[in-house]
Amino acid sequence: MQERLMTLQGEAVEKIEKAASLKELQDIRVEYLGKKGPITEVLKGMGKLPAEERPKMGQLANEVRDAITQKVETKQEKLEREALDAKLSSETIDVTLPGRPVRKGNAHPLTAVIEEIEDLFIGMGFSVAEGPEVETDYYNFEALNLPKNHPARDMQDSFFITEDILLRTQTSPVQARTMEKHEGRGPVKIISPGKVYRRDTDDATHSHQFMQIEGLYVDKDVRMSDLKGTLTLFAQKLFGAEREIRLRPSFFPFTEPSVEVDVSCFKCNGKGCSICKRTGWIEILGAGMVHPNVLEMAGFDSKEYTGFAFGMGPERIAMLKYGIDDIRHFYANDVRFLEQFKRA
Ligand code: 2U9
Repeated sequence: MQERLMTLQGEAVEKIEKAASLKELQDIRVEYLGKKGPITEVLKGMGKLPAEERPKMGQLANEVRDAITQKVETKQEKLEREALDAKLSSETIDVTLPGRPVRKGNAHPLTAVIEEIEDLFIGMGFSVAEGPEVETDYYNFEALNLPKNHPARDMQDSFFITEDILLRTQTSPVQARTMEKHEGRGPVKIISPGKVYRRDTDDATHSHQFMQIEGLYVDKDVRMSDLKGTLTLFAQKLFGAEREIRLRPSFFPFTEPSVEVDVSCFKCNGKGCSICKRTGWIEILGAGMVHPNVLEMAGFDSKEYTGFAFGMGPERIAMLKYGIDDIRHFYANDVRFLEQFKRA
């Protein structure tokens, strides 16, 4: 029996060594170690041996079985490693092959205009500030010198959520909040881009939801001439180096004095054309010196501090710059429209 076991082990080891595939190896394992295999058979036949030989034979049979198992496992690892190596070398990537073209998207024209305006003001030392779109009556109106029942509130029909909470009608509350955080110490030099909401009937030039960019610069000795210089640079960077601006008196509750700002027509250079309605000027902004009441409410001493503020609608700027005839194009997400604004 001992001899038979040794022969079996020798045979099995030889076959395992020759096995060229995992399948072959699996077959050898079943052949020798399976339930119907010779080792099991030997173990079953132990009953016929004299009692004193059984433990020795049992031990030997187990040793042979363990040796074959060990051999199979080692070979299996080797075959698997070889298979992986073969796969890796057959699948090498040719990095010199041309890549598959990826369709490139582009920024939404409004985003592009807003980012251009942001970059321009960042270049002049402004920071970008943001705030909530759902606002309190206090920050949206009262802190901006628009007390309850003030007639100027009628200029902005609003979406109220409760008596005291509404969708902001302007981004000005962001400036009011930022000023408060400065606790009466300047400078505050920010622009606040964002979405605003007004109760309005949508048409080619009106939308109930649109974007605004407002700017605020509060410090000691800020003057109207600083406002004019800043806005001249803005107009020239956006519409061309030859542009001039013109200030016309106006009214806003949060600024005094207040002005409307026109830029000389970029189409006809001020001669008069259909874009500027034959006037040579195009209105692009509202602005003014921050009202002392607004400074005081936000914690600034209006005898020590002054400031200028301005506000614009990026949709209007983009419509003028790109000759877009309907504000609704910005919100319809028609790719035929959006794809026309790929930046170089
Ligand atoms: C604070 C103080 C003053 C912001 C200003 C305007 C003038 C203005 C409109 C232009 C077109 C809004 O987008 S639009 O409808 N805005 O004319 N906005 S001054 O003045 C401020 C803001 C905040 C604390």
